[in-house]
Amino acid sequence: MPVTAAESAAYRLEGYLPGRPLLTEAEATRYRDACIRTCGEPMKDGVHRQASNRVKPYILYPWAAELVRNPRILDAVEALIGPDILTFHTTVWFKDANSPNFVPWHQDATYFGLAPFEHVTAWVALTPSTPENGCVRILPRSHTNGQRGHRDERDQRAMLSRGQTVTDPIDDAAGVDLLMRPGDVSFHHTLAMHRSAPNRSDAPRIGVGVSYIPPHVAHIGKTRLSATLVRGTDRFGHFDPEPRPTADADPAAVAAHADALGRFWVASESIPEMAHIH
Ligand SMILES: O=C(O)CCC(=O)C(=O)O
Repeated sequence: MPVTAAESAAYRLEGYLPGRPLLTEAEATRYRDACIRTCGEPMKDGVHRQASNRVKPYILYPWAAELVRNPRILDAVEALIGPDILTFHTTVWFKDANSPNFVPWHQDATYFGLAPFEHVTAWVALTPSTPENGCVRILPRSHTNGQRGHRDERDQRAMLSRGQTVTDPIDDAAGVDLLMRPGDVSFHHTLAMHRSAPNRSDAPRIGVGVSYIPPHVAHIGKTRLSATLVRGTDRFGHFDPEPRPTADADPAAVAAHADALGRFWVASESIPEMAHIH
């Protein structure tokens, strides 16, 4: 289901595209099972709220490396940001059955420090995603007002690395729930405000948020970060390349992942330009 010119225009206007079936049911089931096997148990480092195996898993696990290179997802991303594409980041959003964890209203740009603001997140549903189990809720056109201020949310149930929350008052009723079936993929702009509620169902809700950027986008902080070219050519070299794993968490993959994540944590916590929003 290709993204049409009218849909690209709608993405630019609204800041998101609702879910569309880009993976088959069989693919979604295979990825879901692999995701539960490798990321079902969170690996916490005692410092960061997010489990390390759920961040940039495409450096650790072949299933995730394959997913971020899925040609149907990349065709859609190409329609939104052009033919040269890097995977900059990925988060497995794993909400356990009956979990109180939630994601506060935020803009992804807040913790990435990338310029210009061209990054798009593909959110891949590996289970159904509904209001009951805490689907993503997005605020249409909220990407048109630049980077907004955020404060840290102390509530440990907030699933973002520092629980970043938009300080602007938000009209929650203006939000749109992104209802997804397994294999559906939605897209949101890096400045689009979104949140998600606790999972009040008896089954896990699993989605994978894959961040894609064109290679002219650069990180604004001092730390040199890594990214993976998944389509086209990188003529800019703003990021160090990341190796592709050959087996689940093989030693080379574990080392590369630790290196990439270490740099990402430093950068996302210390970008001077972001001081006012952290
Ligand atoms: O999956 C969720 O609940 C939150 C997703 C999200 O914040 C994102 O993909 O940027």
